[in-house]
Amino acid sequence: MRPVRAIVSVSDKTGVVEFAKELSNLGVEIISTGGTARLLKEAGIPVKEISDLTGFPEIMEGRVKTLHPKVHGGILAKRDSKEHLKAMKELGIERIDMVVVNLYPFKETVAKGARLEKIIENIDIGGPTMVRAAAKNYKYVAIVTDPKDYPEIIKELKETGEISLKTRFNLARKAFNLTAHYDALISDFLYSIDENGDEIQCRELRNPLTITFEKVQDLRYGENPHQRGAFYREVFVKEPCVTRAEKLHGEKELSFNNIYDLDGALNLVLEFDPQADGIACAIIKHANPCGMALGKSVEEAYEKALKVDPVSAFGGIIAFNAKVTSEVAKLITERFYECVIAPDYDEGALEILKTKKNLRVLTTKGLEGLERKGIDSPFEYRRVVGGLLVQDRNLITVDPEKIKVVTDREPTEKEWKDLLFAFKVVKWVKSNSVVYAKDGVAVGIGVGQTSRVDSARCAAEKAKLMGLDLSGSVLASEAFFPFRDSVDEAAKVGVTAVIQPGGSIRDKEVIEAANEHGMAMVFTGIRHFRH
Ligand code: 93A
Repeated sequence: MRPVRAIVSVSDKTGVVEFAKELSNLGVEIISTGGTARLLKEAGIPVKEISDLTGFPEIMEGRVKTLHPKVHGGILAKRDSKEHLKAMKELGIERIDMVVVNLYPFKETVAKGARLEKIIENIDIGGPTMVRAAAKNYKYVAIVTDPKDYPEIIKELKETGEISLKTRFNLARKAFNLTAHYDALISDFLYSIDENGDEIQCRELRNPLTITFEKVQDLRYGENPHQRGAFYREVFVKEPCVTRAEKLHGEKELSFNNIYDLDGALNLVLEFDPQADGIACAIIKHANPCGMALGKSVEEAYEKALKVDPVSAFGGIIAFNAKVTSEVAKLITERFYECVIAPDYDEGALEILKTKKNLRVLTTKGLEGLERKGIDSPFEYRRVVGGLLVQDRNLITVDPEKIKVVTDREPTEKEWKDLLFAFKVVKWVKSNSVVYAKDGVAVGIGVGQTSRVDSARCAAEKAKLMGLDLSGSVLASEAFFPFRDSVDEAAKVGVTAVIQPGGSIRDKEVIEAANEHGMAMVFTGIRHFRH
């Protein structure tokens, strides 16, 4: 197809002058809308105004400019249909072979924090209509939506004198991908506000037919080198998260596994308010914590977390809920880690961390936005072959007032503190999970065993191996104990108090076991399975 006539109507005017100039030099007639026409004329390119084509002025502040049969007939006509050609002739419709359009900046307008009225005005109607029409008729028409494609198209036109079917087909699928994404963004945004433009507390899950992600980049590979990988993210998210984090240092790109583990690390430390609960440090390996502790400083939290399992920490990912200092930076550089993520770094700390070429240093740029939890990115997705499971994120926090003491003995104040700490940690460990905690340190982390008692045993064994003493510790289980065996195991290593959801048919037997061992046991009524 050799284009005779093109409509050029773009919001993003990057490269459009050069492109239109080349088209014009190749003999293509340019028809253009308000702002675009002005720009092209200023550059000395011969341009016909859209209103000269339609015989109708641009009206309603530009809301109606290209929505006209002379435009859409010219785009949609089948060039080999007698009937279509007859209609064109009768009605004075001229063929349009190329459509160069990009859309009103809807996403950018939302991101700028504009008022609802302004955002609505930035919903493009005429643009997507032309894009879809031209893409549907790709057999005869070229639809150009991305300024990055301009040079290739000019090259092809110069080399072959036409735009091939293959190119037109590729442009068409790109165009439909653009309009699909554009409309999905609008829908996502509207599902996040009420009719007055105010943010709603909890985004709809049951109504939307689609949920939108936007590609950030291709990854070197997926979970393993033989798997391809890419990174997509949700669009309107403001809360601190790995997909919004800024990389401050590190030559290597983040990998698929890095991003996944950073997410796990951040989820865990963000359970703790640095002021109210203490400064938290989590060390993550393969999505599970192998070290987790609270401290009065980042150094203290890190040192305590590292002691939990310095062997596993090798090549791990570290997260903090507070500013990283030079002191802790120095300690971090003594070992091999993949990434560090924190709300902030002091100047000295960053310099020290930068001495490690491959250590990726990321900042969440503060913790602001955390109070919006549950609004921005409310869903969690799990892939199954042929589908996607969607659920609310597990953002529930246990209200200590609602926890029930079920044993003869109440936990002591110290035990209560560790119980609440441990139950927050166990939430971010893969099921079946148990966590032993003592003085704000997760001294034993039992990860992903298929039976709960195995998790309890593994964690205790490991603590012993690391030279940690579990006597006087507490135990958290993310789901109820189906039998008394885990409680008996816990008693053997000196656990004095247990936190768990409760709700098993053998609760009575489990409580009896705790009483026999003189333990305190509390029920949260909340389960934290994590797969
Ligand atoms: O307001 S619209 O929805 N109605 C239209 O008829 C229309 N035609 C083109 N938006 C319309 N456009 C859009 O205008 C294009 O998609 C493009 O983004 C923009 C270019 O406007 P200008 O040339 O005035 O800068």
